Amino acid sequence: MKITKVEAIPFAIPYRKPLVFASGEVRVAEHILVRVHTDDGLVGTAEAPPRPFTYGETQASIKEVIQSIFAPAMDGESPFDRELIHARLGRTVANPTAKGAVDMALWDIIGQSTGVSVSQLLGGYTDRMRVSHMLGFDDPVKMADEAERMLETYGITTFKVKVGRTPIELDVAVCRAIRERLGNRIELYIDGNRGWTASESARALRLMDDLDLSMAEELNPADDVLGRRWLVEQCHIPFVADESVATPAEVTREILGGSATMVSIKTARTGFTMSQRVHHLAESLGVEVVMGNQIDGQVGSLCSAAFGAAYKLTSRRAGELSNFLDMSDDLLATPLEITNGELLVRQGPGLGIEIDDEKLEHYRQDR
Ligand code: MUC
Ligand code: MG
Repeated sequence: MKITKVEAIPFAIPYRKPLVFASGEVRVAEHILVRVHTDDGLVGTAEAPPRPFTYGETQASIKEVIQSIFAPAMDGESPFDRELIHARLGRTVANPTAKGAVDMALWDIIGQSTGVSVSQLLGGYTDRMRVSHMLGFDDPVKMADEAERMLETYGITTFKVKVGRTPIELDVAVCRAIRERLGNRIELYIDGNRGWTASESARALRLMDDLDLSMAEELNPADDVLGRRWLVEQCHIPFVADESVATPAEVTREILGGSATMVSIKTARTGFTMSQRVHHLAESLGVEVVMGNQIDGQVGSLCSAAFGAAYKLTSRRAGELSNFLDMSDDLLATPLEITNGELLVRQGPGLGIEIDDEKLEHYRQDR
C-alpha cells in the first residue's frame, strides 16, 4: 500500500460561545482537515487546530507546510513506515499541529487496513473516557452557571478553569463561585496559560488553598526558569506542563529540571506516535498525565479520546474532550455524544471518522 495524495482542507466553523483565556481567544474554529489517500482506496482522516498564540502555526501555514513539504516527503511511501515518514517530517522544525494531524491520519489508515480500531492498536485499555470541561474567561456567576449547565446536561463533573488574569482576585472569585455552587460533586483545577508571574501564581494558590484544587497548569512562563522552579517547589498539587512540553524531549527537560510535576498530552500537537512516546516517558518517570484539549473540534476530540482510552495512565483522569460543545456545528456524520460525563471511543476499524460531505462543502474555504 502506498500513499498517493495528501489533502489539507481549510474550513471555518463559528463558535456559539467563544473560548477566551490568558494567551488568546477562539471565536471561529479555523482548522485544517487532513486526508491521506492510498493506492488501494483507503483514506486516513484527522484534524489540525492551529493555535498561533501557542505554537506559531496558522491555518495558512499548516496548509502550506503539508502541501509543499510533508506531502512530497510521504509520496509513494507505505503508511506503515511511520518512523521513516517521521524522520522526513522531522527535518522541518516545529509545526507540531501539522505533523500531529498527518500522523493520526496514517494511524487511521493502518487501523482500517488491519480491521482494528486505532485505540486498540495503541493499547486497548478501555472503551471510554471521563470528560473534563474547560471554562473560558467570564465573570464568576456566568462561569458557575456554565459549569452547572454542563453538570446537569452532560453529567460532567470535572472542570478546568482558565485563570491568569490580573488582578488575580477575579479568577480566585470564579473558582470560589464554582466550588460554592457545585460543592464536592466536582473536581476543579486551573490553567493560567502563562498569564501570571511566579509570585502572582504563588499568591493565587495561597488564596485558593481551601478550594481543593486538584492540579495547576502553566500558571507562569516556563522560560522564567528559576521562578517556575521556585513556584513548583511550594505547590502542593501537581503542576501540569502543557504548552511548555510540545515534544518528548521537552517533557524530559521540564520534569527533570523541576519545572513541572505532571504532563498534558495533546494528540493535536503530538499525534499518536509522539503522544505514545510522551506517555511511555511519563510512565517511566513516574509522573501523571492528563489528556488535554487544543480547542479541538469533534474529529480532534475523537482522536484524543481514542488515545486516552488506550492506556491506564491516560484514562485515569478525566480528559478535556468537550469543548466542541461550544461550536455551532461540526463535520462528523455521526456527532460525538457525552452522556453521564463520559465519551465512548468509536469501535471498528481505524478511527471511525466519517465526514458529512455536505457540511464539509459548506464550511470549507478553498472553493
Ligand atoms: C489549554 O489547555 O491551554 C488554549 C491554548 C491552547 O493551545 O490550548 C488551549 C487549552
Ligand atoms: Mg493548558
